[in-house]
Amino acid sequence: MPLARRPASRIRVIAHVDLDCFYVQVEQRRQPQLRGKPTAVIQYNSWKGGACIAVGYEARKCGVKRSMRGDAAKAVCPDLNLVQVPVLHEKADLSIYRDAGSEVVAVLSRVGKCERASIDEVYLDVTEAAKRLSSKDLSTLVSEEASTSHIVGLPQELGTKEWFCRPDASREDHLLACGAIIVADIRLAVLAETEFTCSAGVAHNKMLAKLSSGMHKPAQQTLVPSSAVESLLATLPISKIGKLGGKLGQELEGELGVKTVGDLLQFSEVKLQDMYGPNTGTWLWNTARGINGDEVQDRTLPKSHSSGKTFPGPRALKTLETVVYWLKELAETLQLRLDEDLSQNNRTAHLLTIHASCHIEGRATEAPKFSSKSRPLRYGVDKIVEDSRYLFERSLHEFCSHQSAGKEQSEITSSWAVTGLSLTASNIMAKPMVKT
Ligand code: DCP
Repeated sequence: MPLARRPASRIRVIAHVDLDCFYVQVEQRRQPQLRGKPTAVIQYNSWKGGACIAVGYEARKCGVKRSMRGDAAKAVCPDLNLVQVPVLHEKADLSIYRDAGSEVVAVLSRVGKCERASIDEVYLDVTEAAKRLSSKDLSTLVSEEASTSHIVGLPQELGTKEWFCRPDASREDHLLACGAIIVADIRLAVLAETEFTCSAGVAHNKMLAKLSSGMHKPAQQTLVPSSAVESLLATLPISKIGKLGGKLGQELEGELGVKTVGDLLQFSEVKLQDMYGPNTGTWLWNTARGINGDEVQDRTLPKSHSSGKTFPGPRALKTLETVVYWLKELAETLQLRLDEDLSQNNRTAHLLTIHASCHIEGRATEAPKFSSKSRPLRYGVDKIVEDSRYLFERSLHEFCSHQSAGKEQSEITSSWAVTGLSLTASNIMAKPMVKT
């Protein structure tokens, strides 16, 4: 459920930095002969050429899309280079991508508080650095990179550099311009030191920064001045706001006919609170106005560790024995990551969650979701297997009971097929110091 945090009372400058076609860039750095050539990274499993999980921009120009399988992608782009993700214990090993993401975070954290939001996304709070820059003469500081920034709602008669340096700018806009100069410089430092390009959104809060980072890609940045927020949100589909992509978004559309974020403006805060509860109601009212008080968390380490694998088509798991075999494989990888986190960062995780995708074979109708289940995490591969097996069996039982309405229970319990399985360790905390 979204949390309505009090809007920030001070002006903030926040950036959302998103690496471009990330896994492809990591592979192109490992194999420089692929640079500039159409390239895609495919998942570990060769069914129909494997699923594309990252597509380089040259390949996108040829019509390759992430939803395609390798075979289909080759059909639209015969020169396409397909690189498979590295494999360890018969499943994808993402450690090279995670480590590459850490290199980028190390560079970005020089300019402000840094929150690692995913393997290739970072929020940066550059407010303090922007304030320091704000007393200087910006006309001498706007780099070539900064002057190519896109500014949402920029009046036609103004150039970007002119907008940055105009003497009548509000304090908000002036700080935003300072932030954009800092973010452009640090993006260039990321490129020089890691060889990766990234795109960024720069705004006064996390929501607007995130919304804008993908507007111009690759290797570009977009600014959202406060004056542009209303028209930006007026036509923005609600699904573009992360927390409105699911059930809440469907309810808003079904119950209030809301399609765009701007459509929410017609409802009072009280009405939204009546319908969706005090917290969510206030959050919706704020979101409609581009108000968001979420702070950038000081977090450069991941919030959770996961280990998963998909079993598409004929590889689906159909017996408890094979599921347990794979739970053991996943538990081994997870335990390795937990050990690494403990020794490098002195952190321990406290919650184990199992997620699975499951269906009933030969059923035309959509199956209910196979529910994810959690329990306190106990360290050790055998314990993780024991606990995750227990959780899996509970979910499977619920799933099959739900499915068996009007059918023989035995027919249902014998025809399930698991196409995805993952284990997540979360609630990670610093390990308390033991007094000696
Ligand atoms: N990824 C994945 N499976 C998915 C989506 C993404 O394994 N279904 C991985 C591969 C991506 C990386 O995560 O390179 C980051 O995902 P993004 O959604 O940020 O997409 P890209 O960085 O690949 O491209 P873009 O430049 O559009 O951000």
